[in-house]
Amino acid sequence: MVLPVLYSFRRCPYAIRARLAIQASRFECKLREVLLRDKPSEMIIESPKATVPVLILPDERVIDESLDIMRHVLGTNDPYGWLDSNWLHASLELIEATETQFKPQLDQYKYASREDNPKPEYHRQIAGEFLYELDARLASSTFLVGEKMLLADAAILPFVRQFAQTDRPWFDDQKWSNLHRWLKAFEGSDLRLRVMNKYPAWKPDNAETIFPSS
Ligand SMILES: N[C@@H](CCC(=O)N[C@@H](CS)C(=O)NCC(=O)O)C(=O)O
Repeated sequence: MVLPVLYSFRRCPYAIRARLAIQASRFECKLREVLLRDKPSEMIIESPKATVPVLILPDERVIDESLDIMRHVLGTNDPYGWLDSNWLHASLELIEATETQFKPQLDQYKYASREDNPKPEYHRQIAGEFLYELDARLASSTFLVGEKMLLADAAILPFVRQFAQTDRPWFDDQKWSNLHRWLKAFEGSDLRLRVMNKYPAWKPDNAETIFPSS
């Protein structure tokens, strides 16, 4: 059987959310770990924009946006109901807001020195205002858009964790108890553990890594 191929990078939040959906849906594929500074030409030929994740299907369709990968694999099998139609619209709206309002500030905060940006705290504060809104949501429901984990949680958690890890003592000191609860539950989850395995960078002669592994 020809398996789909996933080009992935362990620490990339976009790739993490794709792997979360792949793990949840048990969508078996060949995982090829990529070094961002040395991307395989096989990947760039398939997806010239050269970002990870990239999913290549057996019929040669190429899906190179993480949210599209999530929706595709969950569309084939969605045992936890992450795409539940009652909540899908709300999930997609919140994901869009995260990408337009939070993610640019996260980048300016996290990569402050790299981008020669003298005001990381300013961007942390703006990003923090968005997190304050997420915390308020999580005060009234267990997960972001309801009482169970949905697409929005899986798509947004990797970015909130990246923010938290930039200065964990500062993050833990904020009065976002609901957000802390939600993030800690994810960090301790079996699901997250399963998508964070370390693999050597893929080379064409390597044996293929099958993902999910269990
Ligand atoms: N919109 C894309 C963004 C993916 C993205 O930007 N991934 C980063 C890594 S986290 C990347 O591949 N950057 C290209 C590079 O660093 O060369 C998606 O959702 O898949």
